[in-house]
Amino acid sequence: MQIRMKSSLICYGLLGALFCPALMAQEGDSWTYSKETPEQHAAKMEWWNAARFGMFVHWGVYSVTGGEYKGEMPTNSAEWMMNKARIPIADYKTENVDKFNPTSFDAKSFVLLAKEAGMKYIVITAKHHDGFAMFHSKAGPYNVVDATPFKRDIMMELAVACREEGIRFGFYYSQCQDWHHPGGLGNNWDDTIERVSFDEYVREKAVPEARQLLTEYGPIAIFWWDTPRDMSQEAFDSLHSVTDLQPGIITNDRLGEEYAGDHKTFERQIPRKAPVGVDWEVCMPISASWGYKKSDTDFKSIETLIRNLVDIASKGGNYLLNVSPTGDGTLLPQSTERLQAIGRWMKVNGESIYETTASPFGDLEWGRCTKKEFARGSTLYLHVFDWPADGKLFVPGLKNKVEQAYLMDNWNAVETQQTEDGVIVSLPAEAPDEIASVVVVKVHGPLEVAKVLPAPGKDGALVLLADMAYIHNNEGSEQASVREGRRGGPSYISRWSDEAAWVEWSFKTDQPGQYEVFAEFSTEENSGFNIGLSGNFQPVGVQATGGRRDYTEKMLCIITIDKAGEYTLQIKPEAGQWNPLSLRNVTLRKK
Ligand code: FHN
Repeated sequence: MQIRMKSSLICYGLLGALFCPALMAQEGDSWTYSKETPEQHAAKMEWWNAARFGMFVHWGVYSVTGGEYKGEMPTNSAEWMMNKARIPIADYKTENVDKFNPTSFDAKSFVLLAKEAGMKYIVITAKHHDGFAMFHSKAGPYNVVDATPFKRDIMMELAVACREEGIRFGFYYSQCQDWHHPGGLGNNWDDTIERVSFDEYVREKAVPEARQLLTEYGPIAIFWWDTPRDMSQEAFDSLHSVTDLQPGIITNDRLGEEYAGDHKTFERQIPRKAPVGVDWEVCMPISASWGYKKSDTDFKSIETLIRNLVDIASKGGNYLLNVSPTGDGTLLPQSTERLQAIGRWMKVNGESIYETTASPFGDLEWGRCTKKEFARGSTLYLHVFDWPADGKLFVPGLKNKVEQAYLMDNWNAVETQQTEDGVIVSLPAEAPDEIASVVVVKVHGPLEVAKVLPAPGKDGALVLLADMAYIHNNEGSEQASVREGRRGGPSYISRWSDEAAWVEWSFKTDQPGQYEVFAEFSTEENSGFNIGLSGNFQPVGVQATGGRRDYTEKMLCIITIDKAGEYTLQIKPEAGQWNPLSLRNVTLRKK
């Protein structure tokens, strides 16, 4: 791994400020800014990791028509209407900009609603891809104060309200796509534009606006870049260095293609497993569209929203839930009632979300777990989605002595029983909360959790997923590693081209007998390998499935398990017969 250290001295005319951004380290092809020590980074992220829950707001002049143009509803999210309907700048001005007058907007009540929902920070679109500034931009008159009948600086009103209410405040800024400025990217339909260079757009608009947002709106906690595109090093440096204006500001990973930022961003999907060694956030619209779209009725249920929050927190991530103010500056009732319902749940159970860290357990059949660790012991928050009919909740692998256990809802104590395989919690017949009931379990000493091996279910089936596998010999290999599925699809062992790499799953069973072994995979060519239990291999060959994304499930072989116990199932390429596989899972089905 080659590291080139490069420091660049950048001087800005307007402020005459001399920024000496940090050293920029290039590791391989990826540029990251090593501006902080790991300790400094952790200290900066402390409030953010404690917050766990924030509000995303997509609001712009597209809300005037709810995404509609000339009686049509363009595809995609409403904030993309100008692009999808190829709306000329002049039309967008007359149909949307000139009519933007959200007189019902009240920043204080908006921020209070976020607080009521239990949200600890707000990130709002200061400028989206349409190039329209929802603040009094000094880079040009294409902004809410100079170009609309509303004439108020929405970002300023929200910044003040957030400060008064103790809510951290941040901006979303579309640094590359700008369908209004002649140098912005993305507008390939309006031929009235006399093009200038992208760097000119960055110099004339993006950097001055970002700097204005970071110097005139008080303490800004987050700068949320979006849709990175290739750009010159000068453009990248000048944009990145502006964030130095707000010490401690948190930025996401979307400034540049290879820019790590302070946290990884997942969009619309929750990863099955948390990314390792990075802070991360899932951003998701409360309905289908980010911006207000009058045809969008696809609101997520309250159950889905609360369980998403719990699921993400149980993996150590943050949930940035998006709302879409309408043309009059208010939220639809569907959004308000969902935020208030989440708030009611958080009022009772917020302790099990805020300041927690990821679950120490593997998959839990009945729900999720978050935790807090202290010098003397730990507090486990068991979020029970599926309340056990028999009143027995099994916590697999927990070895610690339980000191106290009670229901979060009413503090009623519950009994626990230590077993060799974990702890059984005895619960009342009725779940306190039908969406997610929290059982608090306080244990003594450092957490001790035995690794729980997957085992066949009552139906005798055992699904071994890609992200449950251990991959041998894949150090340094781009291939044969577990990848997140596209758009939230199942994870898979990616294009396993390296025939020296091989895979194993450990599992246990108390059901001896014969099992059919199935695999869900894709391969562009026929491929041969060996499969077996703990070294007892048999050769297998599979046919090409038509392409890397053409998955199929095939039975590979039959294995015999003589007695209950722990086993490893191994798949090893056969030299000379192996061709790259993408492998989603292996399933053992008892005959
Ligand atoms: O194109 C944008 C989209 O409009 C929206 O802002 C989302 C939010 O994360 N970001 C981009 C799509 O990834």
